[in-house]
Amino acid sequence: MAGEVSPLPHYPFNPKRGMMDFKEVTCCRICSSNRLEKYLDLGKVPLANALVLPTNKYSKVYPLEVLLCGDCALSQLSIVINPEILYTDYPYRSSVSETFKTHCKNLALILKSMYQGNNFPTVLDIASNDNCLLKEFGNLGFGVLGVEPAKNLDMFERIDLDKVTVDDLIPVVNRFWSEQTALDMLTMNIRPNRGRDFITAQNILAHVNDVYDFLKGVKHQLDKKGIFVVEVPYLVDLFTKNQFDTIYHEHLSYFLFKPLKELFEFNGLPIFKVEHYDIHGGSLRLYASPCPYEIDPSVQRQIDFEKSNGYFNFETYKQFAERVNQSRKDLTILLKSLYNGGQKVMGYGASAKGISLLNYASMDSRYIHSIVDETPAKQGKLTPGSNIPIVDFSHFEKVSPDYLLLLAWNFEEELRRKTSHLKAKYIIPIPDLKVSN
Ligand code: JHZ
Repeated sequence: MAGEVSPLPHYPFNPKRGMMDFKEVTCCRICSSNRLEKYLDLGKVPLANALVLPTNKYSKVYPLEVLLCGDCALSQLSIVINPEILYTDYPYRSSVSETFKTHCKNLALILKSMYQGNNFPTVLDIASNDNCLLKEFGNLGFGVLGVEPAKNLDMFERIDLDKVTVDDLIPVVNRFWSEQTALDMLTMNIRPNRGRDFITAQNILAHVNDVYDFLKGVKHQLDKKGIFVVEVPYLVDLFTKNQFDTIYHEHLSYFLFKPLKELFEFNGLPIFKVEHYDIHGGSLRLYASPCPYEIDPSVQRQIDFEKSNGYFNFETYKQFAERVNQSRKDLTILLKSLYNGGQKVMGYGASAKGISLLNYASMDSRYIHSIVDETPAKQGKLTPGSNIPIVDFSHFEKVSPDYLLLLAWNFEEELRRKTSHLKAKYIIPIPDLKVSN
């Protein structure tokens, strides 16, 4: 595409190896402090969504370490992988989960009820993936637009910024979100004759290195009274529910509410309300706007909660790291003993976190026969590092496993419902390793 923008064009250049795949983090991405202290080291692991073909079992590995900013308390990885490597060919499809679809439907209904204008409301969704959320807005009569960098999502109409074609399909600008993308969209007049009433960003902010650039882009496209709705996995859930498998290279930041509040305020988008949802193991939903809406008590409550529960104290982080190491060992011991006892274990849900977990626990296809995933783009491939085949649902019947390891434990109910006809027992790895019928 003409004028393609890379959000991170300046990667270190090594004369022998060429452009590096990643760069090191030297200061906090929110407050620029260099008081960064490491509290978790998960070793060197491959990129969780870089699934491999059976003909090429090699996966490159990268360090996975988490640092805490001693000033604003943002947890962040020690390196940033070039996003073009991570997201240009992206196998994840939001719509595979009915639970997530329902969550999106509810969000669309809530925003419709918040809309106070007289026209039909408009929404722009950043990192719209397979339009799971936009379809719900479309059903409610919103004017919809997506922005999505993946090039392997073919079910939507892509907008080439030089040739704008919009038909009855959901239009999507096929780019990374950035200030430049937002400005180019204005130049090409890809916006209603007013700013967007809503901009949504689910599960994307944690993936972004230059969060300032990201928010500047939002400000260019949002109406003066518009509302920016952001969902991020919450660090408090990660810690209290021991969800260490959600730590992988795509997730650059692990958010508390406090650093987010400071970031948004600094960028002229104060957060006026915060809510907690169970989705993806526990997420915060933030409502922010350049318009001075009345600040809901939830904002102060969230800050007080984090303070009184020790999240600004390094000791809390060290204790979490100890729990992580114990959990990794417990899972390895269980899976090895099942293997030694001749039991057949299959995984369900080749989620990014599940793939990470298997690598942390040093598992491979001896211990896990295969993993069922209903995402066609993942089937026929192998998990990076552990080289376990990803197969379609019919393999449950063919293999008839003794145990099912729920790698997408965040959808436990849905996965159990779909497999209740099998005789297998369930292994639920998170928060505490559990085996049940
Ligand atoms: P799931 C994703 O992580 C991607 P992942 C991303 N990195 C992010 O930020 C987080 O979410 C929040 C499959 N499945 O959603 C589909 C079935 O096959 O937990 C998925 O491959 N059948 C952007 O990848 C996987 O499981 C089903 O019935 O960890 C679930 O992945 C269901 C419910 C799921 O996210």
